[in-house]
Amino acid sequence: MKHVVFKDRVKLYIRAGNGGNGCVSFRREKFIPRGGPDGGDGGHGGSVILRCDANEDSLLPLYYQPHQKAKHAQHGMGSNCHGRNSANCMVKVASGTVITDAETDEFIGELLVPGDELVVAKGGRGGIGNVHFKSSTNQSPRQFTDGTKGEERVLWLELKLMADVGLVGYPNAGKSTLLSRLTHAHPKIAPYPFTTINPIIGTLEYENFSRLRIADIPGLIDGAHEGVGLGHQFLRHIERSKFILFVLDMAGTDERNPTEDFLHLKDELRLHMEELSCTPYLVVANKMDSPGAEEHLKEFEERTGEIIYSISAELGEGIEPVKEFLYKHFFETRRVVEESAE
Ligand SMILES: Nc1nc2c(ncn2[C@@H]2O[C@H](COP(=O)(O)OP(=O)(O)OP(=O)(O)O)[C@@H](O)[C@H]2O)c(=O)[nH]1
Ligand SMILES: [Mg+2]
Repeated sequence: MKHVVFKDRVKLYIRAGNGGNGCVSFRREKFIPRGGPDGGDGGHGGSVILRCDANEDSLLPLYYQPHQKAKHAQHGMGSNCHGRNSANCMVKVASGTVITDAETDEFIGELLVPGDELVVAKGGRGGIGNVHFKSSTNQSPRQFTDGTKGEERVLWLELKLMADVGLVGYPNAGKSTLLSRLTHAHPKIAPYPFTTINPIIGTLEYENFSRLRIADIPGLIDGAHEGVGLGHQFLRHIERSKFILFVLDMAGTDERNPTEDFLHLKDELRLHMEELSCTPYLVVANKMDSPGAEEHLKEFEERTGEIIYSISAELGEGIEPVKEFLYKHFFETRRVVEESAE
């Protein structure tokens, strides 16, 4: 199966390693009287570092392991021995992870490109041993400093989908059915609203191996921008989509009016985030095999003047033109721009 069910928000408790304490020690050796101070420094504590990893596509592993700690460093030792530094704790996250402080809500950063790293808790510094306090007036120093504590934090990690295309529509419009036609994903399909609870990503693969990531986003409802029906959580995933595919139920199941649906959906997106009104989109009229769909389509075209592609996701009709449209949008327009730039 090529679709991914994932956890998109997890709380992470992190603790960096403490620095080791400096050591107080004096050289004691046969035939070397008053050997002088030789207490070494403590090691540095490991930090907790988040690393963006191309093989991760969910925060699920962290949901099961929410405590991530780096080890404490070793204390300094006699004979001028430095305590061992402790290793950093590397935490792999998926690309598109946004990190905020759970206590202050402060934005800490985001990891988008595989290989990017972010230090989220700094390890403590090692303390210094008594050897450093030696001076002509202080020949047997007993001073040393303690290592500092490693930082401790609670974070929220949120995954914003990095999909190329987001399917947006009211519950039951046929988004999951369309996803299963466009990609190899097998989302659950059922004749009741809110079948899809978590966003699902499928990959549309063309014959020349070009690929597009398509996200089936759970159905939006009126008031989503105010948080109604988990609205914020769903809308968050649309923010990053480069393209929106509006899926309308042209059959008008449950007395719905698809034209009104479309206008409301656009409003919800705009109210959630102004920039979303600039995301390019295509409207597809689904369930064109059902009675009443033609009339609804006519009304839609008259009222909005939008270009619309008629499909029946269930019967698999009209899917190819949608694929071609997406191909042209993503791969051919770009080529034209590149050519003209030369
Ligand atoms: N007649 C007809 N029914 C369809 C078509 N596409 C989907 N359906 C039906 O509509 C119902 C809802 O389909 P889903 O794909 O689960 O809808 P969804 O938009 O993913 O719904 P949520 O996940 O609940 O938001 C199912 O019973 C489908 O069989 C179509 O082209 N024609
Ligand atoms: Mg669904």
